[in-house]
Amino acid sequence: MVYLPFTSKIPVTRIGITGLSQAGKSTLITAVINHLENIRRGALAKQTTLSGLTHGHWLRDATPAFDYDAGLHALTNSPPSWPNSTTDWSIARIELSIDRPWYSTKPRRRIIELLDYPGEWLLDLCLLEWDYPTFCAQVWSWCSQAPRAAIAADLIQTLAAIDPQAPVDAAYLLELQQRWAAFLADSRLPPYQLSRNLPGRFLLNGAHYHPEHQPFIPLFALNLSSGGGAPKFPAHSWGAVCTQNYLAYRDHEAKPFFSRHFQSLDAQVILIDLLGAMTAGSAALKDMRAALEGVLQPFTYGTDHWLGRLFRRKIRRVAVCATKMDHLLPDDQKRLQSLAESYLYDTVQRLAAESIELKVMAIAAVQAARIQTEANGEQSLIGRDKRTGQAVQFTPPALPQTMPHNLNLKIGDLPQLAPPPGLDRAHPFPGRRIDQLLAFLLAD
Ligand SMILES: Nc1nc2c(ncn2[C@@H]2O[C@H](COP(=O)(O)OP(=O)(O)OP(=O)(O)O)[C@@H](O)[C@H]2O)c(=O)[nH]1
Ligand SMILES: [Mg+2]
Repeated sequence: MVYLPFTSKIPVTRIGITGLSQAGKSTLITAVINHLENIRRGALAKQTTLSGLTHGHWLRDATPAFDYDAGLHALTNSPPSWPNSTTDWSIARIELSIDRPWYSTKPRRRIIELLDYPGEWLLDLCLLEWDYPTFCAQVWSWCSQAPRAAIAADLIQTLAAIDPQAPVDAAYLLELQQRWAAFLADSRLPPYQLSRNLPGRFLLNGAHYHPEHQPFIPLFALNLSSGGGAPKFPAHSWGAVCTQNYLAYRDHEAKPFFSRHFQSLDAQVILIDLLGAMTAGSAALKDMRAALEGVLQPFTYGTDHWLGRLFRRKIRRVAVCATKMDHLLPDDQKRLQSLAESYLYDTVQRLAAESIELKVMAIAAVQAARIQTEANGEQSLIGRDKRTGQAVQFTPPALPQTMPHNLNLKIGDLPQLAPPPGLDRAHPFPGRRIDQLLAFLLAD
């Protein structure tokens, strides 16, 4: 928690809401603001650790401000829709009033800031530690195996055939960069749902980044092994241009973003669409876990490492949340929680050893389905289809009791649901465990 200099003595708690693309970040932030605006109603009012909080007020003054109006409009509209996909970073700022005894000298107000940014950018965290040959070697280790080897067989072969020492063909480089970006876009969608799609800004540029100005691609030629020191490339060769543009991306796009935002965070929420990965199968589960390990790795670094300093200076609490649990029946919702815990067991253990408070939980920002119980006791879920708005009734796939150690798991498909009708800003949105998440994050 920091105190704002000069202007006010109101303590500020900054929470990063991160997660891979489409994990549910913006919906969660919209729901969290709505819950804090209605702090004395619903489940939040029953959380004893938050009992002193009497009032929550969304402030419009953050720059750039999270578009709560747009999120509210979408969710409470008729018919309702989900907030739009995030295209740049933003901050949601909420002021909380705190009831204290008259003699208490502690502040009576507190500001919560939630940082939202496109999930695509989070993975760039890995790049910060990689030189260009390491980037190529890492990406090659993913692309030389299923399913990536099959998703983009032609492109991968083409990249492997390029001689890094040969003079670069600028127009062809640009074309290959675009094909690489298209491959990343395909990889993250069903049926693959892969997570390690790098570089993130090729998928989502943000306001100031223009990939075509400094294009690069991974070059898979064998002589790019990262052993034996940095390879030397002739001027204007494929290797030289890609190295130079990769380093510009790493040092002038990715690094400043993390340095600027992560050093002031008090807590991190990492959202994962574990259900989505389970419907895609073991390759998606493995890729997502590896991606999460990469993202959480800096927490285990010492303060002698700049990334370790960035992460560990203040962040003491991390919540990893499997989102969209409302797609499941109650017993399976409980299983999702324990599956998430066993899925991330190693990572949790590692962080616990570093005295980071890490909580793994399953949540739903907005419950989009309701339970239907038949006369014979059988249960199903009813919601509306996200695309058509038509009513859908479905029996969700049953989850296994435990996560197989080798992640060899695939569950049946789930429909994509629209938000429920009738949401109202003046009442907490129906969600699952948002109160517990906030109690964890905001406890003194
Ligand atoms: N059923 C259900 N679906 C959800 C929930 N939250 C998000 N979704 C679905 O997930 C999609 C993505 O949600 P967002 O909140 O936009 O996710 P995001 O992580 O901000 O996505 P990007 O900004 O694109 O990275 C939505 O369009 C919904 O289809 C939830 O609580 N319940
Ligand atoms: Mg978003």
